[in-house]
Amino acid sequence: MSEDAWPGLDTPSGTTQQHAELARLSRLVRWHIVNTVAQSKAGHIGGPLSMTDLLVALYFQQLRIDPENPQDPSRDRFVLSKGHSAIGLYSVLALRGYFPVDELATFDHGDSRLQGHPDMKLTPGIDVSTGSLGQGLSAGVGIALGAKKIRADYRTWVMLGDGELQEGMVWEAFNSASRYGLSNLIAIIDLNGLQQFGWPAVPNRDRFDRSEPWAHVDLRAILSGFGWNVLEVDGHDFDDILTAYGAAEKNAAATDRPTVILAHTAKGQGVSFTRGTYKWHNGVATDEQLAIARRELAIEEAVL
Ligand SMILES: Cc1ncc(C[n+]2csc(CCOP(=O)(O)OP(=O)(O)O)c2C)c(N)n1
Repeated sequence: MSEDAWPGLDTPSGTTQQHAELARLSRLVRWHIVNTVAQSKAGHIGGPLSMTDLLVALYFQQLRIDPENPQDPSRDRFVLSKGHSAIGLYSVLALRGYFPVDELATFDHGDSRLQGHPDMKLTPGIDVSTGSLGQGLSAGVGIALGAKKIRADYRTWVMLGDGELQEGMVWEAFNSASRYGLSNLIAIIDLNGLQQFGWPAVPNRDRFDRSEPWAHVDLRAILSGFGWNVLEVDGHDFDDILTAYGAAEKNAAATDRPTVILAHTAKGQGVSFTRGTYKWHNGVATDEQLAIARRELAIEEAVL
């Protein structure tokens, strides 16, 4: 763990304990996702759960941010391009101190700051409004280009879905980022192998079936061909994730290539009945299912 870790992480040095603390935070975030969506009776489950470990590692370990001062001009920026996964980001922001955890209970209510998709004008900690798939990386390119122009040294991180890669605008952004030498831009692709009603047009490790027409799509080669530095990780392994984040930051300082992290994840990760099925892309858990989720995530009454 780096020296400038989040001060709230009360763990002595030594990766095992640090990772245990990140894992605890991830379980908490996953509980808030499933529980909040159940209480609000609206929202997504599978995508937020698949990106949870990636976001927890980012917000509790990597980003240079100050929840007390969300608009600090020198802060690192984050864009949730797969904006339908907002409840996952809100849960992380709440635990990180941007707003009270109790506020999650207002999720998706008409007068709430926490709308179904992120709104930069409403919610502290949201840098770009998103929800229409395909646009977030372009926003990231603009922000990163702006940073370069004014010689600011913050980084811009963008989280994309693998289904989202079917949007053409994503590829214009991949192309232009390397054209402008945006090494300060880091994209993470949440390769969970599922989208809303089935499979995306790129394979992931879990879902590599040679009979599928897109089985030979080599994302690593394509993105590398677009001029990006490409890293590949297990998106549920904190060691892997943090190593890649560190390498991406080093790359940002030493080269003129943007970095993309291909993160192999499972949709619905962490809860048995949501894992690995597009049917829980969105959905509302019953009381019985909530009890199962609570048990599997080892959530005790005291933390609620
Ligand atoms: C332009 C656009 N088309 C369709 C949708 C509806 N939609 C919301 S989520 C989703 C699937 C996204 O899949 P993926 O990017 O893989 O996300 P994840 O698996 O992480 O949920 C779709 C089609 C949208 N939000 N924007």
